[in-house]
This record gives sequence, C-alpha cells and structure tokens, in this order.
Amino acid sequence: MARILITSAIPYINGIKHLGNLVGSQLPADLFARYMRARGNEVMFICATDEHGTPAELAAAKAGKPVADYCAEMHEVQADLARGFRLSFDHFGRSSSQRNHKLTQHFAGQLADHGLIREVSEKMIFSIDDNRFLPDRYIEGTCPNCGYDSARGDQCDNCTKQLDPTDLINPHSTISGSTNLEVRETKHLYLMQRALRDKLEAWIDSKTDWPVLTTSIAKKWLNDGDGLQDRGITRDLHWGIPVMKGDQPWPGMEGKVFYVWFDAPIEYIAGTAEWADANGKADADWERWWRTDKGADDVTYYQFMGKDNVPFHTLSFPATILGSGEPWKLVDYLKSFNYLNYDGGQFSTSRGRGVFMDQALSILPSDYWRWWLLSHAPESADSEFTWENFQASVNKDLADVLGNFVSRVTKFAKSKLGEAVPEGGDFGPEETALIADLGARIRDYEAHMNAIEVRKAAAELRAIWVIGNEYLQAAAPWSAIKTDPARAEAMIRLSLNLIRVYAILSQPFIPDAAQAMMDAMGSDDWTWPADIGAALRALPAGHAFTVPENLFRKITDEERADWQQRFAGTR
Ligand code: B3M
Ligand code: ZN
Repeated sequence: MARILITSAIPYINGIKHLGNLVGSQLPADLFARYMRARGNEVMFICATDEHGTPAELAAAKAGKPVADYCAEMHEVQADLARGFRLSFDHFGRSSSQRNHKLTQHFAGQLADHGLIREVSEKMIFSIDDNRFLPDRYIEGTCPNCGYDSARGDQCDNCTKQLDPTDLINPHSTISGSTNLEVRETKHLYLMQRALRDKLEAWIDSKTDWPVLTTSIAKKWLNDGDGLQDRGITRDLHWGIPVMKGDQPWPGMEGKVFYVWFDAPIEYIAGTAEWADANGKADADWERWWRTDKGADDVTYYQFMGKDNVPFHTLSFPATILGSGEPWKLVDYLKSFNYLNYDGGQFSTSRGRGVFMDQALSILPSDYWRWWLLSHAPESADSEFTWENFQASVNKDLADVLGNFVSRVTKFAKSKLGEAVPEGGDFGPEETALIADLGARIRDYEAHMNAIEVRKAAAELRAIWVIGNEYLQAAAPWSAIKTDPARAEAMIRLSLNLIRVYAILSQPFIPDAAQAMMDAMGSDDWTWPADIGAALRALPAGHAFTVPENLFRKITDEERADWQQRFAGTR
C-alpha cells in the first residue's frame, strides 16, 4: 500500500466555475484519487477555495456584502457543487483559514531568516478614479513580451509570461476603464527567487517523467533570461493574510497583506491541517503527509492544474518550499492540462458563455458530464466541447454500450432464469477467450491510470465495455437457452459477474452508475480485479441480483438544440 497525496489547483472564490475549469484540475484529480483508493492505497486528496486578492474584494463589493461573508457563502456554494460532481476530496478547505494565516506567515518568516526576502520601495499603479492601488489582474494593457493587447498585470494569458503591472504598455483600470492612473511609491516584500535558480533548475531537471506540457512551461520561464524574477509577495489590500514575520509584526509592513499567489499554494498544506482539525486529529496526522522528517518521505505527491498555473507551481511555490530550509514535501508529479474550448470559441465567465457547474447539474446527472469531460480531457492539445459530440458520446458510450449491456443481461436473466445468479456449467472456450482479453485490457487500463493518461484510460475502459457487448452478441444466450440451457446459464453467470467488475473499473469515471451496478448485483465487494478469472466467479450461483433502473438515458436532438441555444452566452 502506497501513500498518495493529491492536490487540485484551488478554484477562485469569485463565482461558479465552468466545465473547462473543472476538467483542468478538480475532475482529473478526483479520477486519480478514486483510482488510487480503489487500488488499496492510502490517499489524501485536498482542494480548497482561493479566497484572497482583488477579485474577491470586488466580487463582494458588487454583491453588497462584507468580503468575509461573501467568501463564506461562496465557499458553501462551491462545496455543494463539488459534492454534486462527486468530487471526493478528503477536505475542501479555505485559503482564508487560520491554519493558512499561520502557515503563510511562518513561511515568510523562514524565508526572511534565510536571507531570501528583501524590501523594495516600488512604484505601483494607483487609480485615482477607483481610489485604490491597482494590483495584478485589474490593470490590462499590452504584453511587453508578445504584444497581446489584453495582458493582465500579473500574467499574459496569451504567452503565459508572469508580469508585473508596471511592465504593461498602455495600461488601464479594468474596474472603471479609467486611464487616469498614477504611479505611487509603496514598500513591498520580494521573494528572491533568483537566488534559488540553481536549486530549482536541478529539481526540475530531476523530473524526467513529467508531461512535456509541464516541463516545457517550467523550463521556458527558468531559462528565458528574465524568466525567474524576484517576486513581490505583498500587496496594498485590506482582505488577505496580514504580513507578519512568523508570529512577529513586520516593521514597515503594517496594513499590508500577502499576495494571493503567495498564500494560495500554501493552502494545500494548510488544507491538510484543516482536515486534521475537522476530524479531531493531531498535528502529527497531517504532518505525516507533508514533512519528510515526520513520515512523509514515503509519500508520492501529485498536483493537477491548468497550464496557466504551471509557472506558479514549478517556480514560485517550490521557491517558497526550498527557501524555507525546512523538510516540506515538494511535488513529485505535476499533471497539467491545456484548455477546453466551447462550441467554436472560448468559455467565458464574464460573458456567461459555455456551461457552468451549476447549470450542468441542473440538466443532467454528474456522470454524463464526468464521462464526456474526462474522455475528452485537453491533454496533448486544447479540446472542444460541442453539443453534437456530447450527445454522441453519451448516447453511444454510456447508453448504447454500457447501459445496454447491463439492461440486456439483467432483464434477460430475470425473465428466463429468475433473480439469482444461475448455476450453468463450466466456462467454455468463448468465456476463456473473453477472460484473457479482459485481463490484458485491464492491465492496459491500469497502466494508463497509473500514468494519468486520462483519455487513453477512458478509451480503454470503453473498449472493456465493448467486449462485454460483443461477447453477449456472439454467445447469444437467448438462442442457447432453447438448445443448451446450461450453456446459457453459464453465459449469464459470467455476464452478471462482469457487471460487478464493470462497477469497480468504472467507478473512478462514473461513480453513481458504478454504485447502481454494484447495488443491483447485491454486492459491496469493490476489490480490484487483479485476477479477472477469479473476479468473474465472485458472485456464486444462487446469489440474488436485481434489475437496475435504466443507467443512462439518451439525449434527444430537441434537447441538444435547446441547450446549445441556452448556453450560447447571456448569463
Ligand atoms: N485560483 C487559479 C485558478 O483557479 C488559482 C489556482 C491557485 S492554485 C494554488 O486557475
Ligand atoms: Zn504575452
């Protein structure tokens, strides 16, 4: 049994996420967590809401609520949607927790003690019309690196370069649109990432098994002359984690808070401490996941995120960890994703274009979305959601292939042989061939899941469903029952057992349907089919089963057309 630590990038608090956000981090992380648990490993799966920064302040102001209340409410909304999508977090924390306050201040103190923080008196952009400093995302302008005209103050979405607001050409406030900006002097703390460059490079170079997408982004910013800048880690905002040196005040930093991207990844650790608090555990119980001096040396740590988050996780957060001089766990494998586009364009939160998590669940159960999103995960390139493709996948893969198999087998068995696994004779050559084929395919499925090749794993799972149908079609128990009833019984005995095996294999992708299949087979034995021959004999003759409700319904052309229109962008 291995110990597997899994974190998903933590979603911003300011609004409900769309399906592109979901498939870029939380959903594949959940797939992997479910799979690793199914294989008998000890898993700690942590996510949280990312609650600080200007976006939260402005969203709260727009909602007319104190920012702390707004965040508490939105956290519940997001937690509820996560439950709706069956995201199996061990804990869904909050970056505004006291645990994160303490840990963030602790890391800053450690970095200062190691000489890695310097104070910089800098010129920041102040918006006279908005009466506030305009950090990060609330200044837009032209990217000095690639010329993209809507680059944000913290990062260019076009070339992913991390930026400082003052780097932008022709800047304006995105709050008011005002160009009435002036530069004011303010003092901030900088993390001296440059001093850690060699350590970071050696660490990244040691990760030879990382996806190309991850390493190429990391290397780009490491090697690109000015890629690894020292980074400002404080901001002139009210809402956030107060700047403290451990538990001591930081002279000259009164009234300032840490930058949201400094405290957000620390929440992975703090979220695990929140898990301990919520479950009446001791500090040692969370530290054994994170401190290599306290038991985490045998933990394998996986992170999941969209490609735009990669620089922060390959450079900035590791700089915090390495610079602390303490034995915290660094990520072992970083799985990153490209973007999911929507029906010929991009998902857009501001324009309400595309399907958002709450809307998705209001029209279909989560398994339909989980299956489509994971089987089309944007791994090697960006991918695109279209309603035609969604309808075709659901109707073919889920309804025609898997749903139909379960329904045919259980209905036939019940009507001809009764609601118990029939006896029949030994398995014949067809069954032996099926068992060999299944065994090989399950090993392939495991290999893809272990490597977090999400699309390949989905394709293999689908192939596993298909061979059950092909077997049933070729064996034709409905004919055999007239000539050789014992043969027909053996076929049905195998097929009912196969439904239980499908439940186990499919559970990481479609947990609700998997539970329905398992319940229908009157079993609660989720043991992974390491020996498929034995697994197909697990339900003995005489074991009672039931015919489940239709597992999946088909999407009609009318529904497809209606939804296409509804989500075109008006929210
Ligand atoms: N909240 C950005 C995002 O949701 C950011 C991730 C933080 S991960 C520590 O994509
Ligand atoms: Zn750019």
